[in-house]
Amino acid sequence: MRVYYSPKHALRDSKFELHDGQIIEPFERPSRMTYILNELSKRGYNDIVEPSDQGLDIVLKLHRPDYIEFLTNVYDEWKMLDKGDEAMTYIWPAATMRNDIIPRQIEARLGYYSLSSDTTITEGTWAAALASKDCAQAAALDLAQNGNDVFALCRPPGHHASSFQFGGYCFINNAAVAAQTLLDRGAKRVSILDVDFHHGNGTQEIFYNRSDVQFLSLHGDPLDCFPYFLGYSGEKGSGEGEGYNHNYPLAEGTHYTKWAEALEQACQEILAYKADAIVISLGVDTYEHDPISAFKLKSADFLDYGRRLAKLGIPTIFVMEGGYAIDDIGVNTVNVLDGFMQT
Ligand code: OKP
Ligand code: ZN
Repeated sequence: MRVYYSPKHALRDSKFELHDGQIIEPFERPSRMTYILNELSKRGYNDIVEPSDQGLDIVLKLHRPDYIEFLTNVYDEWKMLDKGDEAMTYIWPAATMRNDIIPRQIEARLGYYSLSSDTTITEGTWAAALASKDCAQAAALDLAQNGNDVFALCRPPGHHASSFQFGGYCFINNAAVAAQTLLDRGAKRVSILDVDFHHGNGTQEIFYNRSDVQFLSLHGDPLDCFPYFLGYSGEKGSGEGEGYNHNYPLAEGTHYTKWAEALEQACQEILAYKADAIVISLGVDTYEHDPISAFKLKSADFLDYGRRLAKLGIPTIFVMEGGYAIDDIGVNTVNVLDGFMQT
């Protein structure tokens, strides 16, 4: 299986994250990629390609132009104002205030264009986010042209990024970029299956009223788990998109047997939809030792569900999302790919 990867991910290197009322080293750190690359090489995945610049055409079909312009310029604006090294905010358009105003002040705009305080913007963040998106887009082009299953080793991740908000370590929705690329290259229907521990709120929002992309997500129950304000089972899609959104919220502490039952239901929906291609939002933070998540999957379980996904018999792109148990992130990620390839 070919891997798309860019060393430019390392330009995203934030020094802090707000977590449990403290300032800590971010969970989403560059060394995550080192562990995955080591394991890929150990198991003979040597076809690793750096994508070229894929431009912004596809991105602008998914994200609002003012959001992309904001992300392009925000760090330079921030630096001109002599603030700290990393841009972050303290205020959001709360439900009791107006959300139809885009103020001039920079923290206010950071609040307008974001959904959480866990994601600062550093000097190289936008360059890294663009390179990450290029991995997903080049992988999708490869699949469209050659029919090969591919792995887009994206960092930063993307599934929390909505049409106009960043957060949850995400800026551009890489899985959405992959799906849109496939559609633009002739696919009629694409399923995005999100197996990251966290609900893919951004992906859901982007495609909520469309029927050409089916979105399915298995995740920690948002009553208890980030991103809290989306990902409930009653969210089915709207308008044209009604019936094309499927959420499978699962209790904290869920073991593989229960998780695999939900996966099976999602697989049946994908088959019924007759998807031409599948994008897997591959987060391995469902792992039992993940520091910020609460499912109980063991390393061998990743192999098992890789095999299940292969049985669908549909061309597949894996897009890297989360996974923060860094010592084991390589083994768990490559287990999914190995299980998939064995079948
Ligand atoms: C990104 B992905 C605050 C932590 C908030 C949220 C987790 C983002 C996960 N204590 N961070 O889905 O793996
Ligand atoms: Zn996650």
